[in-house]
Amino acid sequence: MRDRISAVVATGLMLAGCSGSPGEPRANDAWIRLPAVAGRPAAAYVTITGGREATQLKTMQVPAARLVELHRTSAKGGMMSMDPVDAIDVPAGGTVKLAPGGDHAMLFDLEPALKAGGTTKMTLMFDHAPAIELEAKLVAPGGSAP
Ligand SMILES: [Cu+2]
Repeated sequence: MRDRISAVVATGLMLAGCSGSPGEPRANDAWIRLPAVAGRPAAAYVTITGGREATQLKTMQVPAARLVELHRTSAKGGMMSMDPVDAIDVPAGGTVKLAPGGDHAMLFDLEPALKAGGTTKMTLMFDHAPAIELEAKLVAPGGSAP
């Protein structure tokens, strides 16, 4: 029984470590900043490297959240605001960084049991490219990239 559990854990780690084959988009450094007040949305970030062909990040699935929206941050009249977007472009061979102050995913109704220092599963869904599943590190409210 114990052997079986460690085999499952090892498979999970392999999936997280080698996302995508050559030519397909890759992703790494996923993290989620937990909300300062329980019930407020959390923000999720990840770095995506485009494959041989341009694609788009269409959605992100986080089972620990009820709803995920892709957001773009922009400055309007000196004020920072953010708006939902349908997709985020991933150029061929380019690097797209979802990061504080820029594009990000907003997670609504995040599982309150999630604690800083832990991880949770995140799946990136692309247009005409395989989905990528990885573990996102959980960071305390106000914390910066791990
Ligand atoms: Cu947002």
